[in-house]
Amino acid sequence: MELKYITYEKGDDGVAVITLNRPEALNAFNKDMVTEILEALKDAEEDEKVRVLVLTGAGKAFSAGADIKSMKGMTPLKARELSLMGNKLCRALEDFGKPVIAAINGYALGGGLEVSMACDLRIASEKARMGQTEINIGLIPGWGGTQRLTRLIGKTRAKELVFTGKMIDAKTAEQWGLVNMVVPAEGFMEHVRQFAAELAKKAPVALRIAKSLIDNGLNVNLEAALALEREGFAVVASTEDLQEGVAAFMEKRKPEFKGK
Ligand code: CO8
Repeated sequence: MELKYITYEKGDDGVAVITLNRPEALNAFNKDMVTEILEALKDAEEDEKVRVLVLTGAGKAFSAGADIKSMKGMTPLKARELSLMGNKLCRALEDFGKPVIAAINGYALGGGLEVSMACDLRIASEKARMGQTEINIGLIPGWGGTQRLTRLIGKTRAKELVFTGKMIDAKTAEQWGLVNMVVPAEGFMEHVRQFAAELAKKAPVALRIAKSLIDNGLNVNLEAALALEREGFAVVASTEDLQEGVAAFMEKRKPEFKGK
């Protein structure tokens, strides 16, 4: 696949990295960039050697959101199309069967923050700045920002961000539960990589099912969610990896999980 707006690399440590690579526009998403990400996701899903995916940005932004310049004269139908494009991308990240980490290297604004919220975990550089800034151009979030943000940090803070369009720093984002951790800007990707590589050593089937249970369990009532968990638990119990984990525990060694 020929890539113009992203780079895609796979490492020996089981970690694949997609880098949004349109730094001259602060990695604002356009249609082709989204298509390229979807193609990379397909490859990473199919490649058994890929255990964890990292999504990050080149330059000083993770992403400054949807391409504002393409919104000049936008009709409601075009806006709906744009919203659907972001929804598809976010769903693809959530449906991806392996952990996805958003490595927020700088600005994550509007659609940029929304895409990061569709990732499983968010690691922010101490220099990162985040916001649902759409209101400043007379718009609202259209890639799930009113919904995923609310589910992540609650109505009070979600309304504060969406209504004011202000940016918050990484420390505040961590305090609000918007990011999992803040790491130094210097050597940012090495910090992320270390974390991702550790995650890549965990049992893949268990990770896949845990991700699905946490995401999908929120859409149903507790009893139904617990029933889903029981079934998922039973499936994970049937894996070779569980036997490897138990054997490794008893033999006092590190397990080697194969995703079987
Ligand atoms: N789209 C297009 N180009 C952008 C974007 C963007 N979102 N953000 C920055 N750029 C461009 C700038 O225009 C500039 O290009 P040029 O040099 O050609 O003028 C270049 O990137 C560098 O940006 P700045 O010079 O502005 O850099 P600064 O460091 O001075 O400022 C900021 C950085 C504060 C991040 C500033 O660029 C900014 O405010 N950007 C806009 C951020 C924003 O509001 N994002 C939300 C976009 S709307 C959205 O994402 C909605 C998603 C859902 C839509 C679906 C419903 C319709």
